[in-house]
Amino acid sequence: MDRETALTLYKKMLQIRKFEEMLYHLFLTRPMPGSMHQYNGQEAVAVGVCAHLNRDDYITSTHRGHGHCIAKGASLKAVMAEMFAKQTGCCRGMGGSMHIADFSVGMLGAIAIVGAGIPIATGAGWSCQLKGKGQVAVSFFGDGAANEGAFHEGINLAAVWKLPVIFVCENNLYGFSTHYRRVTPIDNIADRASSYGIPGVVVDGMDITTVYREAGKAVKRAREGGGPTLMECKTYRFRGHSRFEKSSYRAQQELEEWKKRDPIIQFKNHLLESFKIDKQELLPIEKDVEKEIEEAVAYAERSPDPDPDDYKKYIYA
Ligand SMILES: Cc1ncc(C[n+]2csc(CCOP(=O)(O)OP(=O)(O)O)c2C)c(N)n1
Ligand SMILES: [Mg+2]
Repeated sequence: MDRETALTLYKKMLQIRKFEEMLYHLFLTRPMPGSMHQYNGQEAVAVGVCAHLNRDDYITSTHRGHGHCIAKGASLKAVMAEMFAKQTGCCRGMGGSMHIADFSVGMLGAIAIVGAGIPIATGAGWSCQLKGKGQVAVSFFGDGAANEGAFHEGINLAAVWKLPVIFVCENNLYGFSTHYRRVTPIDNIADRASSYGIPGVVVDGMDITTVYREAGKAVKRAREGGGPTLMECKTYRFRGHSRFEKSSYRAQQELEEWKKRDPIIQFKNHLLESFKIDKQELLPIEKDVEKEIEEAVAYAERSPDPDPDDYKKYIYA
């Protein structure tokens, strides 16, 4: 990874973190529409993978979709406006946090049905293969989704047809309140790749340099016609499952241990030590991000509400 890429990735992770910290504050201090699931702690996965994607590549996301959407290149203003259900939101204010999408950057949608994005990415990958322009599709999904039937169907078909799809499982140890090992009899979800005859790789999802490196290999392989890869990123969510859920099923000590491996702090240290970047050089980036988030909120606040009749424009029949 070169210096410029490293700084870009740092800024992207920070944008996602600060965006969600602001959202947390907004949900506490004023009436906000809907609910939300925070990506806090998992930023290295979306950013490390999406760094290899072009605007015309595709991703599918989950109920925990803010990070994927921002990492794929959606504007902070449009995503924030969507959180406020405003007409300027990337779904015209009609999707909200759990259905956030931005087709203009290839973000096909945050899909609240667990596992449902997996076969959609397979379909997107099929379209990439038919068009023959070297595009790829990525599916982000959780450890819980890996035990849904859609996981098998989506990966099996992609493997048989050698589709350009990267299946990225974000194993954050919990599906809502259920610990991974209560519902999964093996250590690594990536081991399942062998039953589809595709490569499976286990990655430290808290370390963006590793995610970036392994995603690079998988994306290259897909673009060159080598077929899909199953990439499992071991990670952790720092906040509750959704909005204010207290995570009483997790030990405080477990949370503290994972927080020591915060992907953003780790990478910042890496920038200072390995890239010999001066702290002062990071300050303007950090200030820029704060400003961008404030501007996004101001933009969302002054944006108009959708016309109630607008919903008719978006019904498919
Ligand atoms: C098919 C389906 N079953 C159950 C739910 C309820 N539900 C929403 S999120 C969630 C947990 C998903 O866990 P995981 O896939 O690990 O993702 P994470 O929340 O950890 O990011 C559940 C059970 C759902 N939305 N869809
Ligand atoms: Mg999970």
